[in-house]
Amino acid sequence: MGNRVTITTLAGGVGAAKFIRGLVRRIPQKNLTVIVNTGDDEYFYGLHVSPDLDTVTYTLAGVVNPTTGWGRAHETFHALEALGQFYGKPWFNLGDRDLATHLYRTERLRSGLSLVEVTREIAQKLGVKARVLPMSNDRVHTHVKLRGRPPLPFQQYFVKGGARGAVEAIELRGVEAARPAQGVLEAITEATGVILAPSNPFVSLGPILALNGVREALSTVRSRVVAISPIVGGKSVKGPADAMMRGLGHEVSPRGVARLYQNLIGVLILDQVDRHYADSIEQLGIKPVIADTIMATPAKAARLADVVLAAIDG
Ligand code: FO1
Repeated sequence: MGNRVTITTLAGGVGAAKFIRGLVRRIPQKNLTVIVNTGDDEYFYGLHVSPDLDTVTYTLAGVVNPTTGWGRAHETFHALEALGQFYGKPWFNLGDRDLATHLYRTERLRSGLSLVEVTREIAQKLGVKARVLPMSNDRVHTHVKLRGRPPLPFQQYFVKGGARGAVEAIELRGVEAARPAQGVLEAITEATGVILAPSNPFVSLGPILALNGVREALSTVRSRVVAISPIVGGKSVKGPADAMMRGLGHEVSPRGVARLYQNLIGVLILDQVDRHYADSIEQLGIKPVIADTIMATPAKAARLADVVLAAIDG
């Protein structure tokens, strides 16, 4: 692909970031826009924390914690320990360096900037050349309803509760009123290609897709929209996507993923272990492309990016 291609990726957190790390070995960061889920955003200690925005930004800046895939590298937790003396034992691990981001974001939002503007500032200051775009400036708050329990805010379900329990429903609170951030729809319709990262279809990409106009924008450019299945061999590569698919009545397979994205994507990349689903995915009007989708190393993520870019091209 030439140097003039522009790629827009719809992203959640760690799974998406791993792919993006490979992608930017193949295309210049300045040709990339990442539209990021903010349904996981939460307030801790009065600070606005945007986990997926930070995961993507830190990854592009080369400062992400390589072990967890979220938070910053070379992190310490002194402030959190001290906060524990006031608030009780913490369950959400905010490191000292990471806290600087949340302090800055919160202060800039309070001074009147939008989340889009603050995110741009943070990315610039960390040396990121790609455009990291929050899906919306408006608050969308994902809740997860487990059997026999009231809906939990996402981070309470995911981190505090260890993503355990039978998922009955996902609520994207505020999404009907939320508008896509300025630039989101254009980034989808004007890009050379759009990639749906191998993120959770319900809680990572779900909030982006549920915003007014996003599905329509994708469907108009469908032939150049490529998704990567987050389900491999009947399981999610990471996180609770498999449990959510099962709980919400979907087949836990790339074909189940294809059905969720039907009419939005032209191509689905599925892992070689799932090659037997190819024909039935094709019958859904989606071109199946078989690849090794397990991104064990940055080099493997870059090879997956090659496959995705080739699919956009052809
Ligand atoms: N994930 C965890 O599993 N445990 C944590 O303590 C945790 C802290 C954390 C702090 C900052 C941040 O940006 C992300 C953090 N994450 C943590 C990841 C985050 O909860 C999830 O990866 C996303 O929300 C889902 O994409």
